[in-house]
Formats: sequence, C-alpha cells, structure tokens
Amino acid sequence: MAVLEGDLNGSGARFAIVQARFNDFIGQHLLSGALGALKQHGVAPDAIDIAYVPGSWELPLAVQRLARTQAYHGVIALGVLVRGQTPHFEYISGEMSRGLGAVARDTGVPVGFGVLTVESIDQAIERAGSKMGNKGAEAALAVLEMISLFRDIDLHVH
Ligand code: DLZ
Repeated sequence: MAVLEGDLNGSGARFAIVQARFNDFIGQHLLSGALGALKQHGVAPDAIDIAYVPGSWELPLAVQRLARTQAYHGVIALGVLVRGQTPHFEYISGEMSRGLGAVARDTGVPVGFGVLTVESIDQAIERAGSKMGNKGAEAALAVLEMISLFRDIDLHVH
C-alpha cells in the first residue's frame, strides 16, 4: 500500500498570484500572507509572478491564462468579495468559485482559493491576518501541498 501525501517544501516551484484589486486595502494583507507562506517554505522571490485584475469576477480568466502557459506549478487567486444589498454578490461569487475550480481541473494546475466571500468588511479583516487567520496564506499552503502531492504521485506511478 502506498500512502501519497504532499509536504510544504516549495523549493524549485514557480508560482503565479492573481490579486483582485477591489477592496485592495484588505486584499494587500492576503497578498502579504501568501508571499510570507511561500517564502517560509523555500520559494525564492524570483519564482513568483503577481498579476492584478480589477475584481473577483476577472480572477478565473486571468488564472486560466496563466495556468495554460504551464510555466507555473501553482496559481493562487486572491480577492475580497463583500456581500452588498443586491444579488451581485451571488453572481460574482458563484461564477468566480466555479471558474477557479474549472481552471484547476481543466489545466491540472493547482489553484489556491484565497478569495474571501464575506458578509461585511469586519469579517474580511478578521480573515486577512487577524483573529480568523489569513486566507491568502492558507491558499498558498494548500497549493504548496498539492504541488508536492503531484510530485509524489508522478514519482510513484512512473
Ligand atoms: C462590482 C463589484 C462589487 C459590487 N463588489 C465587488 C467585491 O466586493 N469584490 C470584488 O472583488 N469585486 C467586486 N466588484 C467588481 C467585479 O468583481 C468586477 O471587477 C466588475 O463587475 C467589472 O467586471
């Protein structure tokens, strides 16, 4: 029986981060969290590219564009989507999350979901480096683990 399990060692891997600029005053903390997690696990600064998009709606298309290049072992999507008074939130969050999942499955490139989908700015702040952790860092860790798991699978199978 083989047990296949990734670790968090990111040395030698290349990453793209796609950052949605909407609510950037919170988003920049997600970016710091993601960059900190990658650095902590051995990823060199020149192995990371950062692309900016206007809002969370644009994330899947930019992530797809980057993932399709096959130049990156993983892509991390970061954004801050706050529910307003209209159904806008549902439309954007539904398409964004489905789109990111579809890109990961279609390209085989791990995509980290570091997009806050929250009721209020306060909830967003709590999840961007205060009492509920940092979802940008968590997304980066998940991508690190998936990349390592895929390496293990390839080594085991071939
Ligand atoms: C329009 C909009 C609204 C109302 N709210 C957010 C939000 O909370 N978070 C976010 O990332 N983006 C928001 N946007 C912008 C859309 O994602 C998109 O950029 C625009 O509709 C233009 O396509």
